[in-house]
Amino acid sequence: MSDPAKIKAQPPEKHTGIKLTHPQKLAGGIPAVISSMKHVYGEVGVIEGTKTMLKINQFKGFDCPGCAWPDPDKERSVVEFCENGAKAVAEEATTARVDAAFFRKHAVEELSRWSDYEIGKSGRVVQPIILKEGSTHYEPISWKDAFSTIGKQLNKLHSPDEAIFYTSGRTSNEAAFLYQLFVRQYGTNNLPDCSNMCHESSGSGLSETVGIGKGSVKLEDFYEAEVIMIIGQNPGTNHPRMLIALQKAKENGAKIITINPLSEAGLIRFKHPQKPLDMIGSGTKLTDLFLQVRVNGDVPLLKAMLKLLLEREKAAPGTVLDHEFIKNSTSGYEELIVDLEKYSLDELIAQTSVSREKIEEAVDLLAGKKKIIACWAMGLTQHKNAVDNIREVVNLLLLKGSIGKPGAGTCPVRGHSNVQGDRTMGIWEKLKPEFGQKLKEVFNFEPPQNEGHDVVGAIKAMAEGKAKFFFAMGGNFLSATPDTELTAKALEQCDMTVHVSTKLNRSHLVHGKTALILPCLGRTELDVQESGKQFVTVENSTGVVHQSRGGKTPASEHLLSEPKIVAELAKATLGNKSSVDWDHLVSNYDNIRNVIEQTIPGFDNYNDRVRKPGGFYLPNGAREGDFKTLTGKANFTINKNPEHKLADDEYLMMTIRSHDQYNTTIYGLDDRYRGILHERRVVLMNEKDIKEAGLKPEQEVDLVSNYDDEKRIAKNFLVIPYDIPSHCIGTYFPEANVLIPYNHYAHTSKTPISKSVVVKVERR
Ligand SMILES: Nc1nc2c(c(=O)[nH]1)N[C@H]1C(S)=C(S)[C@@H](COP(=O)(O)OP(=O)(O)OC[C@H]3O[C@@H](n4cnc5c(=O)[nH]c(N)nc54)[C@H](O)[C@@H]3O)O[C@H]1N2
Ligand SMILES: Nc1nc2c(c(=O)[nH]1)N[C@H]1C(S)=C(S)[C@@H](COP(=O)(O)OP(=O)(O)OC[C@H]3O[C@@H](n4cnc5c(=O)[nH]c(N)nc54)[C@H](O)[C@@H]3O)O[C@H]1N2
Ligand SMILES: [Mo]
Repeated sequence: MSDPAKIKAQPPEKHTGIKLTHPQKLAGGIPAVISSMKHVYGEVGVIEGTKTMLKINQFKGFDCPGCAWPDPDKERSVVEFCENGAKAVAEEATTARVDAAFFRKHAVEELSRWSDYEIGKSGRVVQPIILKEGSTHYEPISWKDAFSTIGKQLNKLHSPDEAIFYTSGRTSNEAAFLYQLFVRQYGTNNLPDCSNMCHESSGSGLSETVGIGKGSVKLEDFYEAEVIMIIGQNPGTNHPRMLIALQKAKENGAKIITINPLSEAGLIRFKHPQKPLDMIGSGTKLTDLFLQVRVNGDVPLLKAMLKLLLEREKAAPGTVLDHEFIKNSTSGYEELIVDLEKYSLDELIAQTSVSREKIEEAVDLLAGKKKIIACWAMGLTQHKNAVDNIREVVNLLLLKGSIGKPGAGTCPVRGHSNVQGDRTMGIWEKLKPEFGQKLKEVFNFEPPQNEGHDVVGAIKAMAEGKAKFFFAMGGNFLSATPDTELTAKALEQCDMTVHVSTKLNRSHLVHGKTALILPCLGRTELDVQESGKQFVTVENSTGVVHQSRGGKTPASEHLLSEPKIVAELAKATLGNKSSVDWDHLVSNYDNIRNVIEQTIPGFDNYNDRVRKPGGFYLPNGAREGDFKTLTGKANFTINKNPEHKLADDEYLMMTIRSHDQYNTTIYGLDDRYRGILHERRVVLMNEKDIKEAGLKPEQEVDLVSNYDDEKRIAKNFLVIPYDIPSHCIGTYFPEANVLIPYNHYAHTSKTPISKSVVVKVERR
């Protein structure tokens, strides 16, 4: 039997041989092309690789699994992908295979000692496998036995609330809808998802203030905007196609303000890797003004900007604020003004690490403009006051009347390619009453009403033995969540853990008493059901629902699609207790779309409209200036400053992505743009801080956090001098997740504090 004490929940501590170059000031260009080709040709081969790449984001192709950035509504170039997309596709379309022989050869315990990079590179899982209770190796199991084993286990639980059903964000609308329907028919709302760790804070902040938890802008708005603010986001690495939109915005005269503790390469200068003229020139300068804010210094910075905007308005009434909009469309303006008066500008500025001159420059750019877009990502959403961050951004947009009109609005840039669609389909631990009522009407059953577990709640429930069964539709729960060692114990206490996955990851190795892996088709692959070839649908960051059609021969004949897996699981678990004809639904995905249309608003004529090139937009009140909030107006909010009392030897740590990873999938070891190559166990630190702490560049250190008198240690990191504000440090996710206490999270959204963990840097 595997000894849980020997299974490694964290990647190995050893170093891989660091090489440092200089941080770069340009994204894209020839290095991006070379890197894309290296990954695709290396994993897939030249001919298949090229064929697959040409189908990315085409009207009749598949939706790129890389990110949720929108595609142009009208014309598309032959190549609508980027380095990130190329790597994501190479990862899925790889020719490497994890088969029965692989599992005979490698015990689970041995695999857990591999690095995340090695585990991922082992290839696609090709048949269902089981780790039987007490066994050391996974072994093949038939699909039929797999479903009945899981169904029996689910039916043995004392209550459906003892089961957890996690979702990552690649799951299609069709699979997600069926999945939540099954879970609710089974009897629980325990539907945590990756969104809980991602843009949940955006959803919480936006719903309250502008009445919809999604962004309001369309891609076209970027081409009309006068100012674009990019806050806490690294698009050069994580949303490279966004740089193309920014380039076009700049050509049309937009100014870009970037707010970030790091000067990220992609935001300085960009060369479009698919434009020959760009390739020979020096690229487009993107950022006009860079505000190097301290980690979690955004609320004071935004407040300082609001105060300065009000000062300018006082000096020249009617030129800065949009009074008509404020009067007709908002609520809470007077309270905001009174609150802002309580703060001293100097004190606010002192909390940002940005100079007054720079802040004035930002206000110069904003004061006379009416069309402002604010983009943001994880730099705002993963703090204790993350929801306040979002609400403060909304305050700024509302003062300027910059929402509900062309060229202006909110743009939380989503991560996973269908994370927004999964929520629209009802993947949420909170069941909205209207949605519950619809489920009841359409499917004739009584959905559970109580709030289910989100990610943090799920970890707690498993750790306390209150949940005993864990099921994941994609993702890598162990490595993506905070508090790695505690989460590992929580999973190991389960009677059964089940993963629907394309590739192997650490969550398969840190397992419950019995564990199963159910291998599924990926985005790129052909999906054939009883009625013939199928396509699925997804929703991007701007609320466009469109098709995704895989064409590649599947990695193995034994793979099932995610909708098929849910249908079979539902039949095996619910039997004739279910009021749903699962076979009918899954035989033709049009049938699933028909019931989605009946259940969820905005999907009228779903099957027709989604067959039009480019798909259709879902309704979005904020986009039209119709704010469906409790007050019926857009709400200004009052937000406190965050408080961090750091001792001299304490730092605020943000955990970020390198240029060579997709969340927990490690594509390679090079963070090319930041000039940190061949090593992931690094801590980016201010040069002066390094000296003051008596440390040296590349010195080996341990990172230690201490919350509620519990010490957590991440061992053996290398100190890297980097241009980062004093007392802020940066590490990579997931290596540093072990330091993040699972029970410290954002108010309202419960998103873990992955971007502001207090740590000490200790010499080894
Ligand atoms: N290649 C690639 N693409 C991806 C992903 C991937 O891992 N790899 N992940 C996908 C997913 S799921 C998501 S959610 C997105 C993530 O996309 P991002 O949010 O861009 O990802 P992070 O690396 O977490 O970067 C956050 C940025 O915020 C900055 N930051 C950190 N703390 C603060 C702060 O307190 N204030 C401010 N203003 N800035 C701060 C960091 O310096 C960094 O530039 O990308 C998606 N796309
Ligand atoms: N410290 C720290 N932690 C973080 C973050 C951070 O910034 N810092 N970011 C958070 C964020 S924004 C997110 S979104 C989460 C991500 O959390 P997850 O979504 O759980 O993690 P991923 O690494 O994206 O999941 C990768 C796995 O998904 C599986 N997979 C890939 N494609 C498919 C598919 O088509 N179908 C199925 N069924 N499986 C597939 C593969 O097995 C792969 O190993 O992590 C969060 N965790
Ligand atoms: Mo995310």
